[in-house]
Parts: sequence; structure tokens; C-alpha cells
Amino acid sequence: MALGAGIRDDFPLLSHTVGGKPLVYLDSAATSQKPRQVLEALSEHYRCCNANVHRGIYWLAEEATARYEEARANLASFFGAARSEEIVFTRGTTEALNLVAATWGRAHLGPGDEILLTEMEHHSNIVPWQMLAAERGAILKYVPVTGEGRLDLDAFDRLLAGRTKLVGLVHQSNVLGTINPVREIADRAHEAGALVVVDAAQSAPHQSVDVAALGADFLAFSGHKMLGPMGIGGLWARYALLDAMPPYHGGGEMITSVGLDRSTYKDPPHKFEAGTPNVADAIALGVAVDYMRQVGLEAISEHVHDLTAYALLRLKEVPGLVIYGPQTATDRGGAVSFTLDCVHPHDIAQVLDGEGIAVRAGHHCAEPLHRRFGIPASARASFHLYNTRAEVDALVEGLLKVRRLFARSSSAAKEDAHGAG
Ligand code: C6P
Repeated sequence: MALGAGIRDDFPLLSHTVGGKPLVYLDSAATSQKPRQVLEALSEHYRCCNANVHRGIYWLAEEATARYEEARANLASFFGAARSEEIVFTRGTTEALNLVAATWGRAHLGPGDEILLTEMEHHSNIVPWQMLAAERGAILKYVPVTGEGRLDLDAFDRLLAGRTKLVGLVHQSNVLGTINPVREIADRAHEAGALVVVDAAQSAPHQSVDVAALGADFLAFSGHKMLGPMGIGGLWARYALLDAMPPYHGGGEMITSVGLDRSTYKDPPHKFEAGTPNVADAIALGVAVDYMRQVGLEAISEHVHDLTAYALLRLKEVPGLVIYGPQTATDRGGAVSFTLDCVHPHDIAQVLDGEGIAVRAGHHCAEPLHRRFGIPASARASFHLYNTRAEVDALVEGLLKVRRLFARSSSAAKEDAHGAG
């Protein structure tokens, strides 16, 4: 299937205009757009199959339950899990990482134990560990990021110690685009006796992510970046690991029996899914994953790689633009963050918005990483299977316009200051 222009008809939102200009959506790292198959699955669920799951013994409830569990099985096969019960549905990556910290972390980490993260983590793979470390007296350490935006693996080896109990890292940086050598890192971490938690929020939308091949112990993902709805995602972990973990939230449907003083819990994954789950969104995420497989993960990867290579090349034409992260598309995903001379990233995003171009500006929930590069914020363009080279061209034109506007206003300001002096 031809990606880019050839697939855009599947994504109704992409035909919108902004102030009379065609929408150029370059913010898929924040959330992807949804194909009509996913939109239809959502509406079909509520029109045809809506009932609570794992509770009713009537036909409709059993149908909803079967579809919900089919979605789980689908995600398990998408991530190469050994069994369906290894997928726990959560609201997304953030909740999945909090789950690991609050359950496995509380049970296994004590005073002086070390948690080794990286400087390029999203806040959702930092803050839950900070909270846990404060509670348990554990110590946080960070693998530094090199000037090229890669992990310093020599430093990783030095930091990995007998007291490292957990290594947490992002598969693909949401800022730098860097794709980290997870397998290599996981092998070294395992040798040192640590478990590995992988944040796959940005990799799972664009490439085949196989938990066994990666050597992960835990892997978190967000459905809304994978062409699925918001509010659904998950955690993968080996069944034995999940089985040994205490539950997360307490409530309905995660128990086998409740007494006044204590309760007993179901087996995974239900032990971790207290209360009414997000059934419709889980089912629609299953459809999103089917859609990605139908298009082909290899084809998606290649398309995003091609656009990224093209963007890295063309962005060099914008004077004063600095790109953070690997400068070539090798081992790199489709998130390209940059700054432009003295123009604040928010101003860049605002001027581009006037051209119908949607990019993100700010620290992208990766404040320590921005601090590492000595900048408070950056602008970011990110690509998915529906983006085109023409949209990259529009971005470059838009950035040249930003430069012209701000060069004019800064020379006017200089003239004013000169005049006033
Ligand atoms: N990054 C971005 O614009 P949630 O919000 O739970 O679906 O995903 C959190 C998350 C975790 N890890 C990485 C690497 C991420 O990129 C994100 C989400 C978005 O970059 C929103 S801040």
C-alpha cells in the first residue's frame, strides 16, 4: 500500500483546513490521527456490543467480554508476548510505568538500592521512580546523553553496579528521535542482576517491537500514538513476573474473594485491572493494531525513515536552525526537535500554526533532557504513515517565513534602540 498521500483518505481529520489552509499535521509524537476503521470500531461497539465485561452472564456481556479479550490477544501477538495474559490494559504508558513502580518497585526496592534511568527519559519514566525512591530510600542514577543525542554506554557500564535493581529506558526518544540499543543494554543489565523496563511509547507506533527480541522485563505503550484512541494502552511483562507482583489499584473484578479484613486476588492480568475497564477503546486499539499490520510495520518504518531523512536534509536549508539528536536518519525515529536562532519555540509554533502547520513546542515532558542541551524548550516536528514530503516542504517554507518575520522585527528593534540612543 502506498503510504503518505496514498493513505490519507483513511484519516478523515487530515482533510481539515486551518484558516483556509490545508492542515499539515506534524505532531504524531504527541498523538497520532485515527483511521476511519478505528473510529467505526468505537461507534460500532457502543451501537452493538456495549455491556460491562467479565460480569454479566447474558449474551451481550459475553460478546463484549469476548471482544475485549480478543483485543488483548491481538496486542499480545503484536508485541510477541508468550501469552495473552501478559498484557495488562492501562490508560497508557504513564499508568503502565506507575504500575511497575508502585507494585514491583515497592515489593523489591529498599534503602540504598539503585534505579538506573537515562537523561533522555520522558517525565513518565522519571517521576514515578522519584516518588518510589523517596518512599523506599532507593537511589536514582542517570545514564548521560552524548552531544549527538545517544546514550553514553561506557558511562552506563560504570553506573551499573551490584545495587542496580532496575534499568529504565526509552526505546525511542520523543525529543531526539534516537532509537536506543535496548537489547545490548538489557543483556548488560541482566548480567548485573537488574530488571529492565522499556518505554515503547514512541517506538511501538512505527516499528515492530518484539518483547523477547528486546530482552525487556517490562514494556509500556500508549494506544493513542499507535492510531488507536486516547485513554488506552498497556503494560507487557512475563506472566511469572506479573504473577509474583502485588496488585495495583483495589476494587471490583480484581478479586477472587473479599472479606471485611482482607481479600484474595485474581490471576494476572485481571489482578491489575480494578473497576470497569476501558472496553471500547481497548477493542478499537485492537483494530488499530490490525490496521498497522495490514499496512505493514516494515512499510510504516520505511516511510517514516524516508520522511525523517528528507526532513533532516531540507531543514539544513533554514539558516540558524539547530537540530537536536542524531543528524542522520540511521537508528533514528521520526521526531525531529530543533531551535531557531533567538526565536522562542512557542513563537515558531504560533507562526507555523498560521500556515496550518501543527508542531509541538515546549520541553515535551523531557525537561532534564532539554537542560542537558542547555535549552529551555524546542520545537518538534514528528511524522507518521500519513505524512508526505510535500508537508516537509511546507514546514521548511514555514520556518523560512518565521526567520524572515523575526529577522525583520529584531532589526526593527535594533533600529528603535539605535534611534532611542
Ligand atoms: N509523549 C509527546 O508529545 P502517555 O501520555 O501516557 O500516553 O505517554 C507518555 C509518554 C511516555 N514516554 C514517551 C517517550 C512519550 O513520548 C510519552 C508521551 C507525548 O512527546 C506527550 S507528552
